[in-house]
Amino acid sequence: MSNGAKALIKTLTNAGVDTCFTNPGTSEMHFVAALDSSDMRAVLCLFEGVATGAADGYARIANKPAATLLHLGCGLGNGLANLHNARKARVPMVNIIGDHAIYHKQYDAPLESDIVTVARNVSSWIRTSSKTEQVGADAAEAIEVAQKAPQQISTLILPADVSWGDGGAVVEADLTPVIETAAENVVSQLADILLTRGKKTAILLGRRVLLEEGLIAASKIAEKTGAKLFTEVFPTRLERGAGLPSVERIAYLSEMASVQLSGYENLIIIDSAEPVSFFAYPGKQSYLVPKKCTVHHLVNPDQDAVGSIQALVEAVAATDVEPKLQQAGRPKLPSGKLNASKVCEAVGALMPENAIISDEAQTSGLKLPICTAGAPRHDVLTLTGGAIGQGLPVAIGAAIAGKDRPVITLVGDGSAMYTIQSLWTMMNENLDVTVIVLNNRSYAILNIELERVGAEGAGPKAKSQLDLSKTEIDFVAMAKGMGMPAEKATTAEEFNVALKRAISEPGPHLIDAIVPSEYEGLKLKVLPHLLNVMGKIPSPVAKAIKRKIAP
Ligand SMILES: Cc1ncc(C[n+]2csc(CCOP(=O)(O)OP(=O)(O)O)c2C)c(N)n1
Ligand SMILES: [Mg+2]
Repeated sequence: MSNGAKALIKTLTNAGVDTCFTNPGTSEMHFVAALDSSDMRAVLCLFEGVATGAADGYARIANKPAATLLHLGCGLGNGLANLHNARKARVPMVNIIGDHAIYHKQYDAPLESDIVTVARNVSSWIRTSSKTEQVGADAAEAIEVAQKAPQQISTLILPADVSWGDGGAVVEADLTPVIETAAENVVSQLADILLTRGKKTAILLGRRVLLEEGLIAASKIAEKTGAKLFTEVFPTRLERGAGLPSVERIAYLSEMASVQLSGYENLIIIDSAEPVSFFAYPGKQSYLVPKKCTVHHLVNPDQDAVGSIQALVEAVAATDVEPKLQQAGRPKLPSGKLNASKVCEAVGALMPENAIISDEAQTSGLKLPICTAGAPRHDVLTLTGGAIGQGLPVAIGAAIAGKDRPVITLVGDGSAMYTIQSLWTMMNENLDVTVIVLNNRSYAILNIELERVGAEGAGPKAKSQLDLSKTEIDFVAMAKGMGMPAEKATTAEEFNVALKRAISEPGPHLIDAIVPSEYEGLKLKVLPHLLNVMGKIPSPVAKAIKRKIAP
């Protein structure tokens, strides 16, 4: 006879959900106790946003869900921003949310709250297990829903008495994959478009076709038909580097994105959302597909994206076409006073084989793609939902799922402070993560946004809301306070040495890279004007400017 918690954990581990990112409380104590008699790896996180971001990073690399264990509505609420990023990333995840015993809920005890309302924002499958006998079956369904296409976050609410009660039964989840590919007529219609001479066609790749198989297929199609390849702005996981097709990413700045997309008459989208601007700006477009361009989708999220793109390769007779692969090549090691571009150059120069990059460098990471394009093959994980505080937690999950793969995470100083507790878990689990904080003592991007939105009357009070320089943040002291080796770099030489050390020694390291903001003074003043004219100048000139600003 098993209690509910044991049946739940066994159901999870039997289905391969063998890693749980936790921040428990009293209502989860039976789950915690049951860990000892299980094969579940439990990873303590000191803030729920770390747990949920880590589960996201884990799923991106492992391509299977991790579980989270969170404490009632408040714990779930603390984890919401990174659950939002995970939802936009379309990764699988199983949240276990402990709740009060069913008979206790009527008293409105201090931690009583509406868990379902919190969960609904990020999770379309939500269930409260109301009987111990049912927990196993509920958990199996939660795993199936999370794992099968379209992958998503499922949320299982576990009342304490259901967890401690006897009569739990282990249930085997059915993980038989769904393998339906795009309908034949869709594939042949898109093949016709691609093969029509004289029409300018672009293909926007997203989510599941950004790994080797999908990229090779896309490159064959492009080589055969002349179509231009793009990837979405913030990919869940992009494989790149020497020996893989190199694909241009759509820019974050919508004015730049419009320039990239201008002139195309057909846009074939494969497993991505249609390109829209992150925010509305007065007088600017929100929907970024050019007016005369027709949008076509190859697959919907519950179809097999890789199988469908391969069908498209056949339909355009490109099976034997050679894909265009990126040559190996790295930037030189930088020297002199440190800035963000030099950090990117050093990363490109020194990145080890098979690395995973978690990129939340914000404005300081503009040159990262170009500096790492010819580096050894690697994965890039990005800020899919725009809710910052994601880079460090995602690095935790990626390091655990990647087993021996080295992880490098580049984070803005502002972003790092949302989930700085991540450093503790990196140490506690001895993860091979190199944390690079791009410390420009600013919410620099918001200075750009302030200019872009045309807000008037912004004076010192307004600017102080975007400024982190008055009270300087010492990331070295914070890392050391959690036992992590850390050093500060103000010159490129210091940075190169620190990065070499961090990469060569196992375990976590932090480098506090002191850099100026990429856009300040005159450059900051000029940028909005430049962006305003981008749509009005000849396309080749605009494209050249785009390459210079956001290569
Ligand atoms: C959860 C959440 N809160 C606030 C924001 C708004 N926001 C976007 S970027 C940013 C500051 C980023 O600062 P930093 O990481 O230092 O990067 P920098 O802009 O300096 O390059 C803020 C506060 C957000 N996107 N998500
Ligand atoms: Mg900053």
